[in-house]
Amino acid sequence: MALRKILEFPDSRLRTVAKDVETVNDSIRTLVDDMFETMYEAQGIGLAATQIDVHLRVVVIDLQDDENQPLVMINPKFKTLTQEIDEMQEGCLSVPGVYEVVKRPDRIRLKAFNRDGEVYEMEAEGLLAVCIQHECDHLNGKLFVDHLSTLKRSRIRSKLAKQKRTEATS
Ligand code: GNR
Ligand code: NI
Repeated sequence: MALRKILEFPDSRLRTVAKDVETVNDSIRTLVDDMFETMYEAQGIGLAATQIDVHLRVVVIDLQDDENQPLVMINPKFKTLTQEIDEMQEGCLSVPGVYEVVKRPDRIRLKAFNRDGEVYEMEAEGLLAVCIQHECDHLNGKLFVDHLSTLKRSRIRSKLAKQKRTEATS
């Protein structure tokens, strides 16, 4: 297993639309294992392959609570089950130190393949539903900051650029 480097906003590689996985083979399983290791090390609850510059439709999620198991989603597709909107504060390993409220549908139905290449379906709500949608956005080259106003997004860009400059000189 290996740790992979996480790309950070506004890196243009985060805008790549990921391709479907054709077959779930050992190289995909190694990718999944590396993604879990990278996610746990960074203390995130989800990671999309896009974030480590691999442009395949692969996601790992682990909310790390009593109710939810670690989840592998390969070629995920979801449908919204309700008009009800969740407002949840989101963060992203690719936008470090930034937390903003995003509105998303509260209940979804997911269809995806697991680490063994078997198809599964499940319903999700609350934080899990939010996280699945956040990760699917990554696979489509989209970030949670794209759901915010242009003004907020440009402030976030400045804040991260300033953080980078301070890191470089300290
Ligand atoms: O660690 C993460 N926390 C989080 C909190 C609220 C909504 C979504 C997330 S996902 C994020 C990890 C990440 O960047 N996944 O792409
Ligand atoms: Ni993210």
